[in-house]
Amino acid sequence: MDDLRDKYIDLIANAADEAALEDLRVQAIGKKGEISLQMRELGRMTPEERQVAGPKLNALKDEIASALAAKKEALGDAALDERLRHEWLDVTLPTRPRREGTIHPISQVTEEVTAIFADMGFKVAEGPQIESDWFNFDALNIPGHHPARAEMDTFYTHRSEGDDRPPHVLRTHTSPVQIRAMQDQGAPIRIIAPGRVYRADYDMTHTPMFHQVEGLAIDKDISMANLKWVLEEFVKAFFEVDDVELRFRASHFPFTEPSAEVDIRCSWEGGTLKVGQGDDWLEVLGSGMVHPKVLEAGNIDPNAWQGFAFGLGIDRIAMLKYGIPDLRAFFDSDLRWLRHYGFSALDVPTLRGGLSS
Ligand code: 2NM
Repeated sequence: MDDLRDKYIDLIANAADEAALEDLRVQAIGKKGEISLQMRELGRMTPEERQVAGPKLNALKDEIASALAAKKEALGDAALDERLRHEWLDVTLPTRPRREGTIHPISQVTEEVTAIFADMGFKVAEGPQIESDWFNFDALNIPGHHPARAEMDTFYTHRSEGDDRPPHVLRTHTSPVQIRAMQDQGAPIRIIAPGRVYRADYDMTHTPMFHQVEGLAIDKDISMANLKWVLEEFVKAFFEVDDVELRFRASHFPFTEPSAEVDIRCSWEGGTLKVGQGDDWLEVLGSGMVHPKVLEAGNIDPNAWQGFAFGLGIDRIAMLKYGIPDLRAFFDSDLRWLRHYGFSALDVPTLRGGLSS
């Protein structure tokens, strides 16, 4: 019995794999295995012999079964270790550029604009894209009969038959966000409102959905001089030039008084835009001092507070900065266009790192 034990313990210890181990199991303790055959001999023994041999054989069978189980686990661990040595993965490797998606120029430019104004203390405000006509028009000093309502080519929602309430609209500008922010936060306030806006207009230079950023700064003593400085800082940072010249042209908006359209001095040399010098002017911004009625709509006392507001089209300044010729391509979801004009997800615009680096 001791020979049998030594033989199998040795064979098990040296088994090369699980298949060899299974062969050994059958050979030793399988139905017709060596130890099983020995157990059958117990029947032919005297009761005294059986009392000695029986427990010994059972213990031997148990010992071999445990040796088999232990070796099986050791082989499994070794196999796993070996597999892991080959199947390693370096999670610190950089991603493969161009295999994933790109950042849309409109998202990129929105981030750039946000970074610039955040540096000047403006917080981002957001609001619904479906608005009541009060927030989109009345609060902005555009009453029901005002021609600006008709000019805006507004998308209206549908009311059911017999429902005489005024319909909701798709916001035609992000100004309603500023009204909501005034009501919620009060004065002083310094915010920008970037986002989607909608007008029923479609041609070479208009899409029915486009993007705006509007800004609002209200305090005790905010003036047009502050507006001029803020816009100059913005234009210099956005177009990444050291000097700009802005031209404020008297204009009219219902929500500001006085109002000014802002042009940037530029040139077009060989079809490429140069900001800061030249004989041309880029029209990019509308602005003015917030109308007292608009402050009132935002529950701000126009006798105690005053401020400036401005608005610009993101899509247009994205085209200008990155030389994108066709507005409508922005919304075609053409993968080749997106790869060409898109930005890397890892290039987050910051004022320290460079906006468009
Ligand atoms: C513009 C031009 C001038 C404007 C006004 C406001 C509000 F809500 F505060 F009154 N937000 N933005 C504004 C003023 C927008 O866009 C061409």
